[in-house]
Amino acid sequence: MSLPQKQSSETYEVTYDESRQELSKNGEVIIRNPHLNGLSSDVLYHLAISTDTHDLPALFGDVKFVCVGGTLKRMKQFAEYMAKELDIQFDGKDWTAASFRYSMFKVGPVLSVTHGMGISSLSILMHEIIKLVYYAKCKNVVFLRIGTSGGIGVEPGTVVITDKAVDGLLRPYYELYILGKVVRRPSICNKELVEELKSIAAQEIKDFPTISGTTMCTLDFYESQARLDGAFCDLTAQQKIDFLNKLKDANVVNIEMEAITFASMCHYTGIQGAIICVTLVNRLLGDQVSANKDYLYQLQTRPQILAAKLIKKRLALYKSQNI
Ligand code: R2B
Ligand code: URA
Repeated sequence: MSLPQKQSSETYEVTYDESRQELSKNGEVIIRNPHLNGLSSDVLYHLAISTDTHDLPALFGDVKFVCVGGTLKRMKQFAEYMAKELDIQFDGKDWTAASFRYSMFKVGPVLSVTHGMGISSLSILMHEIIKLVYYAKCKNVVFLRIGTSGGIGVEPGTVVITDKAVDGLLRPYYELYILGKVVRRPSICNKELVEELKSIAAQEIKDFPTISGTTMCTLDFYESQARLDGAFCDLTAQQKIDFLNKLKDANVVNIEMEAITFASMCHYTGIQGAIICVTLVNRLLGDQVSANKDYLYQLQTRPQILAAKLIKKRLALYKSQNI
């Protein structure tokens, strides 16, 4: 890794060579934090899991897929669905129940984990789950975010595979403040995984539209997504529509609240990660997500169908290669 480059008095861009995208020789995640070596045990506080209370290699060493999504209902349902798909008995155990923060279910090689809403919540989960995968010595792990979003000019119910993640200023970065400086890390999506998902969708998914494109990730649901229906609003209807059209011209097909962080953290740790979100509303036509709950819930299963197909395909491949 090269040293952070000074961009201005306030911004550092962290650059690194392509080896960031490589796992260790045996497929395990490389943790680039020398301070962890000095810990006698590591408490994954928000998961209520610790290296001295849990035998992580024995409990989670077989994990190959970490699937994350916002809500408990969706991620529990995904675990149940994967259990059926993989013909495994689902025990219903929430491994992080004691944390009262996130929920995590395990179905054989698949973890199904909640991340809550927004970048802050997701980033805490990602730090701790990446460490879990590292301590458990999992090999060749793939991370998938299966979520919801607002669409730009696409039919509600369309599934979007993110090929580029941008922030609210349309920049492909995840920026955070560290030591009083802006640290900027690229939010690069894994090309191989995106292509694999596109090809599976093209060949095997006929029941709903699946596309790929740019996903804009914002810091809030209302003002940053140019909604006019928040508790307050300083935008005119014209400003809103101009902005959404600008997004459309920039090939943004959906908006959500975690993509830059998810893509950046996967890239930074060399983990293959992909974002698959269904759109719940066409933002060019309105702001409110007003379809009935049953229908919305049904739409949320669509990214799961694509994720399950990828998981089954990869598992068959790993089996044939003895991985
Ligand atoms: C999509 O949906 C949530 C907001 O309703 C947020 O977590 C996201 O990214
Ligand atoms: N999630 C978002 O972040 N935005 C939407 O419009 C819908 C779901």
